[in-house]
Amino acid sequence: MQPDPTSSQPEIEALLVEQRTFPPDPGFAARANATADLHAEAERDVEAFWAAQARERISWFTPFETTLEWDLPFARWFDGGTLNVAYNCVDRHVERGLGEKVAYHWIGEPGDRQTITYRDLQARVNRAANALRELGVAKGDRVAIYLPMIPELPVAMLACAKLGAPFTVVFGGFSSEALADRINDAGAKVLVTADGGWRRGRKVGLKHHADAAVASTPTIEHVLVVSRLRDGCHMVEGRDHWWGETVDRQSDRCDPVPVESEHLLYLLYTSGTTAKPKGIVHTTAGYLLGTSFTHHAVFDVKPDDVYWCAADIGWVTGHSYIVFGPLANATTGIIYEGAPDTPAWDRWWQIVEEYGVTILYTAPTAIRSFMKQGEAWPRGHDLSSLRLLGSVGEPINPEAWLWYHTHVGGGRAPIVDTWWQTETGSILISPLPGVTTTKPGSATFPLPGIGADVVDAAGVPVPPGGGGYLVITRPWPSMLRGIYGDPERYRETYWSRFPGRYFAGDGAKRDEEGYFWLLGRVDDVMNVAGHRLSTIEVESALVDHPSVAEAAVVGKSDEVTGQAIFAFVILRAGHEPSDALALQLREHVAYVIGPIARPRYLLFTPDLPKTRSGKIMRRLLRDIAEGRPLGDTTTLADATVVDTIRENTGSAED
Ligand code: 7RM
Repeated sequence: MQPDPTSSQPEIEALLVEQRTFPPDPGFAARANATADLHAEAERDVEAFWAAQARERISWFTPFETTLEWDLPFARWFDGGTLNVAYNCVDRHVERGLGEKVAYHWIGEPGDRQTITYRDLQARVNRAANALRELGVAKGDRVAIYLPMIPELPVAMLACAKLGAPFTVVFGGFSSEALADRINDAGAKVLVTADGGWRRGRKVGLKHHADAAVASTPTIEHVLVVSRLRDGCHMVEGRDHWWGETVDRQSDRCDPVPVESEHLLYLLYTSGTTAKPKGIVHTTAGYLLGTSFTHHAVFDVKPDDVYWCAADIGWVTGHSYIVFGPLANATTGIIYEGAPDTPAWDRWWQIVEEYGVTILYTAPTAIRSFMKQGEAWPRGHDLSSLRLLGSVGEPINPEAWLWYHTHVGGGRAPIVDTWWQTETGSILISPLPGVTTTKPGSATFPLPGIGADVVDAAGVPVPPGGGGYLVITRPWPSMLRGIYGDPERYRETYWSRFPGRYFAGDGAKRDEEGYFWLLGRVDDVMNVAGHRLSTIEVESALVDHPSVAEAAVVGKSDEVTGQAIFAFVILRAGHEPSDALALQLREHVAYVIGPIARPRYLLFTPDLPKTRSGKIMRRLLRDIAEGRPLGDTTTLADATVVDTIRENTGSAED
């Protein structure tokens, strides 16, 4: 869909108007880590700002000499410096007396638990690093990690960082082909995996997928296997080694390997809709700075907080906000292995109550599934310890925001809606909780030091109230350094659409007060009778109706209007699908945002196709709406969902 730059229509229409505002609580503001002067300080001299942050937040072995070298689109931050990420995340805290502080409370799905102090973490990381070294891993060698949400996952990531060995984490839910592609692209020498993990009360095997993958990955020399299920599994003599035998006998001392600021820290593959996955490159110092700075400023973390980012570590959110940001800030965190509905829909609230969680960071998809189940589940627990809530991964519908605010945050806790990407490494657009007056559904403003804009197809900034394309206007420390092995694809994908600026691929609008409202991926924008409509506004209008928990809309080709809106709707518990309700919902959208947005088709469905990080895969919904075969389903979390929806499509209303 190429927008026509000469057309008088706006790039993306801005239809939904949200009036409610939530100023920061004065008591919260008075103690907040980030204050309003940070913005002014950063704008005075942005490089000096980042340099000062880098000196303060990072323990350097050798101080850096230059702050930024910017040869567009290639950035180098903090050249001349040497450091070690694992040293910054673990060892230095033990050295300054925090050895007994809890790094992680880990909770297994079946109810087993571990409490891991910074001293324990140091010993575990060191033993794992020594084991990897014994298996031939040295500075610069790549390691692939394919593990469930068990303590060995962050331990393995940190052990690699300790050795200066770049790692790539592959989601436990990915197939053997997806794993093999990533191992081959990275050229990994060692694979760290497990016999399996727990999901929804069942054992899920992993090692057979790893074996199938390794059959076509010539670079893998050794496989290190964690025994999570304790049932044993097929092991290849000489190649495969049990973690319990190889790691546990190692020394718990290991000196950190100093690496250069721009040393490769990790690769994380994003699917991309077509062609081969892109290995997003993150390097050492800038990434560590971006994650620790934003974790401190956005989540307002204090020494006594109990912080829970409920994402999967295999998603960038887990890398940045379960592992590196929080550990760099010596935070106490929660890691929960399993699903939110196991054994029942109050599992999270039981954990919040029991551990006194103060900060919770999750995704709109989770919030909407809690909405669907009803507020009795959170109401059954004491959630008064929560003082800050976060959202990430998709635009959050205002109604879901308000539900989260009321039923989880007790109407007190501020919400930070954080916009960022695998590519950005850390949060770029978000409220500062002690500073920003929030509006439900808006990620508000770029963080201090970040330049962002909303532009039209010609790259001209859109006036207030208008919609267009989100761009980032200057380099930032945690930015991707490229696509592994493919500098041209890097330039082409991110820096060619609007020369000199980073194109995120998202639509956005800015309101009269300059607030940013994210509108979803530009590939998902619908074109109805010449009006370019974002999916999120129509979905939010549906979720605004008291019967609706979640909605996804797509454009279905139409001879008359170009595209017609096809809505997939999940009802809240206690509501039944009917033709009358479908009609009511279509009228509700017309009433809330205008007749142009009234869905032509509406289908009730029990579920939606999503990625493992909970993003709705509208591409597959378009395939369903058009009645064509499905495209690439590699990243689909649950393949049965599309079949269920397909069986129902006959009943979509016109
Ligand atoms: C962190 C993450 C990136 C894409 C991004 C957006 C969407 C993420 C928000 C959001 C609206 C948000 N990394 N996205 N956060 N949209 N509001 N707060 O999700 O690489 O997996 O995805 O996610 O479309 O481009 S990611």
